[in-house]
Parts: sequence; C-alpha cells; structure tokens
Amino acid sequence: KINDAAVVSTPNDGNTSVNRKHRLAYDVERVVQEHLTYVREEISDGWDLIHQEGEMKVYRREVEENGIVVDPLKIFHSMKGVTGHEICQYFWDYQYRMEWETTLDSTKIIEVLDPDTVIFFQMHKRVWPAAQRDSCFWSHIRCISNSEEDQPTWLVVNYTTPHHLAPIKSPHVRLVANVALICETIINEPPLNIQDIKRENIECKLTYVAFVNPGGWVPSAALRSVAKREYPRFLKRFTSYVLEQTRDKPILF
Ligand code: 6CM
Repeated sequence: KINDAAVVSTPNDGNTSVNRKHRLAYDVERVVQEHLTYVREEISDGWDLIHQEGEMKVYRREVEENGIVVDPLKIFHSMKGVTGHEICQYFWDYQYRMEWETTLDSTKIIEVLDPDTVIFFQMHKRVWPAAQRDSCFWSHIRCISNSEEDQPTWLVVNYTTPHHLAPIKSPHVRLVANVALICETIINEPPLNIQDIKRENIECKLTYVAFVNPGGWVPSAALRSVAKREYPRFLKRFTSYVLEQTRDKPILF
C-alpha cells in the first residue's frame, strides 16, 4: 500500500498529483491520517481546561508513563484576518521560526525529503533544573480539499524521527514529539466574486495538538507548570506574528 499512500496532491499547485516516494512517506501518511481522525474527537472526561483567553481554549489530560509526564495537550482557537494556509505556512517554514518561537536556541533543516516534508534538528532552551532537550523530527505540510465549495483544510505535522546527522549527545536529552496544527478557513458573508474577499471576511479555526515525551525524567510539577505557561504563550505570540506578517499582503488561500 505504500505507493498509494504516498500519492497525494501537492498543496502549492492545485490539483496536480505528485508521486512522492521517500523512505518516510508511509510514516508521514499514517501519522497525518491519525491526526485527521482524532481532530474531530470531542473533548471528553479526563481533559481539563487549563487556560482560556478570548477564543483560545487550552486543554490537557494528565498522563504519566513510567513516572514521566507525557500529558497530551489540545488547543482550540479561532482568529479573524488570516487563512489556514497562511497559519500553516508560517508554522512550517523554517525561515520564520526563530521570529516567533522563544523556547529554542537553534533550528536547522538537516534533510529535505520532498517539497512539503523536511527533517529538523532543534536545540531547545534549557529549563533549570532539567537537562537541555533537543529534538529531531520530520515536518510535513499538507492541503486537503474537502469539496469544491469549501476552503481546503491545511495541516502541519511534526513527528520525531532518528537521523544519522543528529546523533543523541549527552548531556542533551532527545525529546519525543508528535505535534499537529490543523486549520480550517471560513469565509464570512462571502462576496459574489472571490476577488472581492477581504481579510475582514476570513476566519481561521485552528486546532493544535501536542504529545510530547520529555525523553527522560523531569520533575512533574515543574514540567506541568512550564507547559501551562508556555503553550498559551507560544500560540498567542505565533498567531499575532502571522497576523502582523500578513496584514498588508495579498490573501494566500
Ligand atoms: O509546536 C511548537 N513548535 C514546533 C516547532 O519548533 C515543534 C516543536 C516541538 C517540541 C515542543 C516541545 C517543547 C517542550 C520542551 C520541554 C522541555 C523540558 C522542560 C523541563 C521543565 C522543568 O512542533 C511550539 C512548541 C511550544 C512549546 C511551549
């Protein structure tokens, strides 16, 4: 099935189908489909609302594996003035990352697997008293057309992978991440002509999910308090950054 799974339409040129085969194509397809399945899941028992600000709601489920906190996290947000494509492009594209992400010392692309899938190696800022974390993950951006009428759904998935150019070197600890950003664009009061759509007519509903294992023991209470503070801070900073960057640019549908 690997060949079928790897045939997807490319986000950047409409309906062209590109047979993109690389060694991680099957992995990418599996994880993307998992996120698309679970994104529709309702918030149920066990999820706590840990932060609410305007349209943003941050939920967390407390989970430990072998004494290590691996709490899944979900954020729902809605913002006016940007499209899902714009949000995902700024999240995926490495050239903007250090402008909005404040918890990184460095980020670099160590391999390009296809035009929409790259492998990153990142060094995270050390949070005392824990050891400094690094991460190595494939990052994939995708556009999914739902119907002729609706705007497509855009998503980015970041998923940990080993890489020979990113060996784990003590004292750094490799964290394990499975993160997705999934965006839907809604056109409010759509004008008859698509050319007349203004930024005030568009709205993006986004879901951000993160499953992060810190890769080694970290004091549970400290990790939970860092997460509770940093995830909302990240999303606020990132979304304001995208709003600011796109304000005077043509809308990228
Ligand atoms: O999703 C975010 N950024 C992406 C691009 O960099 C990427 C990042 C994934 C890893 C996020 C893990 C951060 C957790 C670090 C924990 C370190 C241990 C602390 C010990 C405390 C005592 O998907 C935005 C990520 C925003 C994170 C706040």
